[in-house]
Parts: sequence; structure tokens; C-alpha cells
Amino acid sequence: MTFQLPDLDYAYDALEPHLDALTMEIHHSKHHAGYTAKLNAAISGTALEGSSIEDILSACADSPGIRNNGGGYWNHCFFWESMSPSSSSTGPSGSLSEAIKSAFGSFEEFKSEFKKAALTRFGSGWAWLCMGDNGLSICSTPNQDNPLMNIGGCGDTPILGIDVWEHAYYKKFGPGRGDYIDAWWNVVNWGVIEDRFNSASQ
Ligand code: MN3
Repeated sequence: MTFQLPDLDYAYDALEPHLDALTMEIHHSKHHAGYTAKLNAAISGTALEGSSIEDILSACADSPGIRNNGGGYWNHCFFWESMSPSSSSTGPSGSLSEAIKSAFGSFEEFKSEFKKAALTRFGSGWAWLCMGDNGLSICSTPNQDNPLMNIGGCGDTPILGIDVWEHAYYKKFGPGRGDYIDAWWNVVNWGVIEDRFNSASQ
């Protein structure tokens, strides 16, 4: 039993003009494929072989190969599912919309705080919106770490995440990480994020 690179639910060019097709193709077929293959190699013959990815992530802190590639595998699966060519331009609705207003004041204020977390992540990493006992919160992690690893500062259930590695945006946006984040809001799949929020709220 090994991990497989998942197919995308949309074509590489489906998120144009916001995210470009060449970046999407390289990101999925090279970067994500690489993490997947290296994760399989890293767990082969260890006690974690055959475990779920969630169990692997919760146990990987002391093994750099499993941590980096297990995180890279899970983070990108989560990222592809978080986007859609038919994003709702009005943002989230229902209980998630209410929870965002409660935690951040407004959807615009939430976007501003999330962008700040993504912009100020030094080097490579991710910014996350998480749901926990105290409601919604924003955090960021370096490299391919994620909140499921529960390794400092970022431990609630992730419901949305953005990849701010340069490989996610440099071909189209150059050093303009902020322009990439602004464009990315146009492809967030709010229906999926609402489903994750509802599951995490139960
Ligand atoms: Mn990436």
C-alpha cells in the first residue's frame, strides 16, 4: 500500500487567468509527484508503512524525510481540493460566513489577516485557517509542516491553506507574493471549505 499522486478535478489551465497552467502542471506533476514518491520511499520498511497519512503526520516530527515529504504530500492534496474554476466570488456563506465575522469582524478583515500571515511567512511555507475549540484562527508553518503535525503554534483543524513556496507563484508573479495571494482568492472553493468547517465544528 503506497500513496498515489491524486488527479486534479480540473485541467491545468482551468484556474487561468488567476493561476497559470504551466505553474499548475509543474506544481502537480513534478513537485507533488516528488513528495509522493519520496514519502513512499521514506516510510518503506518503517513502522509507519501502511499507516494513514494523518497518523504519519502526527508521528513524524523527529524524522525529516517523513516530515517534509509527508507534509508535502498531504498539503498539496488539501491545496488542490481547496480550489475550483467555479469559485464563488462572494466568498463563504452560511455558518462559515458567520464564524468568520465573529472571529475577524468581516470577510474583508479575515482576508487581510490571512494575507498578512501568508506574506510574513519568511522563506517557504504555508498559511492556514483553522477551526478549534475557540473558533477560527489563522497561523502559518515553515517548509511543508502543517497543523496536523501539532508542532508549535498551529494545532487546530485546518480548513483552508495557501502554499507560499516560490514554486507556487514565481513564474507568473515573480517576487510578487502579495499579487499571487490576491489572485488566489478568485479560485478558492468555498463549498469545500464550508464542508470542512462543518465537519470540524461537530
Ligand atoms: Mn507547493
